[in-house]
Amino acid sequence: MHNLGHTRSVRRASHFIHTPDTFIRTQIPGCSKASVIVHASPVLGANFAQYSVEFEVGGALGSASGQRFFYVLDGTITLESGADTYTLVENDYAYVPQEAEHTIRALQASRATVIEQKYRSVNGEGPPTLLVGHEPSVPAQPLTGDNDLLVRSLLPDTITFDFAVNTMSYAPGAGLSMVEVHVMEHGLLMLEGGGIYRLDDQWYPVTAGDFIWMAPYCPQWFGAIGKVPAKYLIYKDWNRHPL
Ligand code: UGY
Ligand code: MN
Repeated sequence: MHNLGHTRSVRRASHFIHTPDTFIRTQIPGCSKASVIVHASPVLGANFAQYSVEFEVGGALGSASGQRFFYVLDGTITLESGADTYTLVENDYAYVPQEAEHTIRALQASRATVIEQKYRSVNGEGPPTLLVGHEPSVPAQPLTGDNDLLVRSLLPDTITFDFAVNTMSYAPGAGLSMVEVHVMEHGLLMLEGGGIYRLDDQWYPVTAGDFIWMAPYCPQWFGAIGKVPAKYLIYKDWNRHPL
């Protein structure tokens, strides 16, 4: 049954909602036994790339274009770098510095989301070193006063990092306390639940599996709707002078 030309995907100058019904699988160089869905890239207007990868058993990613953040959505994936091998499962993540030789290979059918961005050094410092983590083990901080909205910062907030990746977990009915307007741009993947996203002057229903790009200064607000918590993974450029 076709969908009569309807979709929740929408592209505006200041934002883009990419819903799974519109995903087109493609390949990027070095990728084998894996399909890639590119959500954000410079041709969209973004200063970073974000794509999701669907691996077959033994599937692999090629080298990164810049620094790479890698988050496992499901399955089992190995990351090899130098003498070290890490086995990553659901909600594990890795940061790989620019130009670090590494191999990412799936041990079973797996899915991951990947963020890549050219590294901008400050005073000749950096790049940061490779790190791996497990999202549920990262301490959660309330965004404002109460525990209805919890933030986990997956990367250290130090000047060597030029971007941040956080998860934000909303209790049912919780929402951002204000409409945010800021210089940072966002790449956002809904991990669980859903709600209403205000982007610019529009309100959109969003749910797990959706991707959202927000341009710098895009007015933004989210409220969780439904009986289950809502949670998203969110990228922002960070810690750098605007010029
Ligand atoms: O970190 C952020 O800017 C975050 N609070 N934005 C958002 O959730 N849309
Ligand atoms: Mn924001």
